[in-house]
Amino acid sequence: MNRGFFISIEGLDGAGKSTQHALLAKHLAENGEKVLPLREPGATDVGEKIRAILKDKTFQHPPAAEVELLLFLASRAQLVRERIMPALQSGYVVLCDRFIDSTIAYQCGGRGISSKSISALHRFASGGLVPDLTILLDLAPEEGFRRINIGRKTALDRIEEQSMDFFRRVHKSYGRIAIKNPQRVVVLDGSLPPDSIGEKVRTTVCERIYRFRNDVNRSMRGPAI
Ligand code: Z5A
Repeated sequence: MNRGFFISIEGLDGAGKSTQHALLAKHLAENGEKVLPLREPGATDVGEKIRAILKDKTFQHPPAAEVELLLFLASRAQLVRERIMPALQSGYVVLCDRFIDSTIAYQCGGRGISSKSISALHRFASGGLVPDLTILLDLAPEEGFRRINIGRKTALDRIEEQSMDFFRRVHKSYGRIAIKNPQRVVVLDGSLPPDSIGEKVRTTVCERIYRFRNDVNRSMRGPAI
């Protein structure tokens, strides 16, 4: 079986996810991998429409926290079925800018919805899909905000408009996720220059893919006689 590899990139706004996502996709493609770069919410027709609703701040009554959660998960349910699962079954390295950990960090850490409810709903929405590897770019919320405000031409969207306290809670929640999932989540210092983060990301990803494929091959060969 040609099983692909699923990577998510996580972190606060401005942590450098999009930058590293693009660098890594380019590197993997140049090294002969079939790569599928995606983002959440979005990356399908349905998901991009949901993304616009989530970011819209013109509602007289903004979506309740529960509605916001269900919208993120609706976008994910479509993305998993339409793009991620078919790509993994065809041997792609799927590279997703945000996935389940964003939901735990923002909707549980930030909004206060129970992690038990989120996990149960994520299982329903995604069939329980969890990345093989997560790169968490760690950056202080104040620095993330400073970065995204440099040269900003558009207004803050509905989620970006949350208080600094909200983003501090999200940041703490990411820290707890890393502690609970030491095998899957690799934390990198997001305050380093992009090139040096890029090098660490590449080393981590290549080593993990190599190990993963070795394990798959070994399990296909069966036990040594
Ligand atoms: N969300 C949620 O609540 N629940 C969920 O389940 C999911 C998402 C899936 C999506 O926003 C929003 O949805 C997000 C979480 C929520 N909330 N907010 N607010 P998005 O997709 O529009 O935006 P984002 O994911 O937060 O991306 P971003 O703001 O663009 O940040 P980034 O991708 O991490 O950073 P970047 O674009 O690579 O870099 C930002 C700037 O910093 C840029 O000028 C870079 O040139 C610069 N940069 C990048 N790296 C560096 C380094 N290393 N040093 C210095 N400067 C750098």
